[in-house]
Amino acid sequence: MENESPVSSPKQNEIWGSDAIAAMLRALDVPYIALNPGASFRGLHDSIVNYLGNERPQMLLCLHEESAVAIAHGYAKASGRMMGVALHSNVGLMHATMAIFNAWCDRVPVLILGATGPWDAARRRPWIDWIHTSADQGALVRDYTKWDNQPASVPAAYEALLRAAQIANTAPRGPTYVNLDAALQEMKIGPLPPLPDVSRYRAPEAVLPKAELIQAAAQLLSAATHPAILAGRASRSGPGWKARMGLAEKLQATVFTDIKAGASFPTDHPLHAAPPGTFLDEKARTALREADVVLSLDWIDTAGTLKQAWGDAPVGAKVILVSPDAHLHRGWSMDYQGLPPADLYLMCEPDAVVPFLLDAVRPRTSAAAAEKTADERRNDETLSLRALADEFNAATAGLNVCLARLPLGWNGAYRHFMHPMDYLGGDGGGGVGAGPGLTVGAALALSDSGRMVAAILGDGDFLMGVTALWTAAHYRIPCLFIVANNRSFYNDELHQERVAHERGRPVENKWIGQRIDQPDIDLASMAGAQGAFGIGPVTDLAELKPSLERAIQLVREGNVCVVDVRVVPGYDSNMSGSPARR
Ligand SMILES: Cc1ncc(C[n+]2csc(CCOP(=O)(O)OP(=O)(O)O)c2C)c(N)n1
Ligand SMILES: [Mg+2]
Repeated sequence: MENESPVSSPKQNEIWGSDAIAAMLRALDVPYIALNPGASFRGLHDSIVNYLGNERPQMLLCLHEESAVAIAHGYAKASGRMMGVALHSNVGLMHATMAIFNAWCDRVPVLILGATGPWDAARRRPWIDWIHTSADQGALVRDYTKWDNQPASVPAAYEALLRAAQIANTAPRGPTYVNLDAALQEMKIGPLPPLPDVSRYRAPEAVLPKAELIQAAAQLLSAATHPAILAGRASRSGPGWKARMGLAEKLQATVFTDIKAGASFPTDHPLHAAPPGTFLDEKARTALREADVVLSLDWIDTAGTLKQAWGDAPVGAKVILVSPDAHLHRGWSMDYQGLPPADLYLMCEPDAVVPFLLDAVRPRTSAAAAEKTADERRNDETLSLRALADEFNAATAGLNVCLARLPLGWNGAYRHFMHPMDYLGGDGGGGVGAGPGLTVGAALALSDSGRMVAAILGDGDFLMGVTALWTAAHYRIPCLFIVANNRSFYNDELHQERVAHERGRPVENKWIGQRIDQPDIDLASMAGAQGAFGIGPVTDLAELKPSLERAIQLVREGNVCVVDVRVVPGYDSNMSGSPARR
């Protein structure tokens, strides 16, 4: 990771509004500010460079606001730590909206700084300051941020930043937005107003469950004949991981995991029921339907998953819901999913509940171990996504890898997750184009960790977010991108196929308006053009192994590398493609 060091600035007795705001960002320990520049925050930009010397926070220049937010999102997913983003007036914010929505749905904290104005019309430059001033700018993102504010003074900005950081980091976490008036930033304010003691404004400690609820939950679980655990959103903490494993083992419970959430339970564990996905296969549905008590640990879609097992009939198991998520459920976004039944409802984060349950439950002896099927390898010689997964697994055997992105055609059976850092989960909001930024952000967080950050991602996802690579190349943030390049927005070919079947129309036309070929896009050159290494296109299975090995070597030497793997279109995904809408 490299920095861009400015020449030092003269010491001054009088400072500007944005200097105080920058000092507050340092006091809050914001490590980075990802940004694309803009005049609306030129004051803050100057303060970060010349008042703070471009460190703590350090700027990360991005070529698109969507990747700036995705980088902050990926950083927080990997590190648990919030970083900042600065977005230019209304237009930068508009570019960033999808990524903000993704972070919101993924319950990931991001401190978003916006800018506007000058709000005082008398101080606006002709045209441009008027174009870039909007009344109630926060309204653009209010439905998918936890809080927003436009402070009118430096003391108000201090408080707004304290509150934004506190709320963003309070479970359920999410992005917050502070809109900084250009005039406030550019106002000379004299000496630095004293900074508050930020340790007095921290996010609250985790809410602990009431003892009676733990007892009641433990009783239900201990008396169950077939307990099941839906291990959903979880922290990356090692003790949290161990406690979940301990609980499952003590109860001999069947455990389900979700590909939308980061690794929460070892997928090679005998109690792990089915490959992580969004849609349960028949075996997994049967396993869940057998449960008489279901412990849902902040599972992203409890109602939808229970429905896959019980259909429209009432859920035949007692449900213990452990999730603080409803604290941020509001009207605009339906990302809250269906309303699950809850026979016991503990509105806490699972990490705060599981250790108590682990103590309180009685050990069960009858093993509910899921029937294990041998891990399959491919049995054909085509360059399928499955074959790519197998080669990737072989090439990374014995290496610590963090997967920051998986493509839509992935099946959770393709690779095991055996550590909380093995996989970071999805993008939250299903916004294609997030993959490159999420990966760069995760790589930034893990750059000194000895764990290689890798993404396997669709060509559509890669192409929409491709300029995030430049930020990685520029700051020398090593990461590996393997593009499962089916030269198509293939997920949607499947939708056209379904519609064609439904309507009795020619399925052969499903590719029209979907295929990304003629000309094929040279993805390796797109990497090379941005200062990353580009390998491929790999069109032959035999080339795959040496290509991946070379790429891994390059990344381990500190480089950014893209491998363009031309996979044949085709899915055996358990992540995409709803059976209900077939
Ligand atoms: C921003 C955005 N635009 C469009 C979509 C609709 N969409 C869902 S999947 C998909 C295709 C993604 O293509 P790719 O990443 O190449 O994966 P593939 O479907 O080929 O496996 C599209 C366009 C979306 N989810 N998000
Ligand atoms: Mg594709």
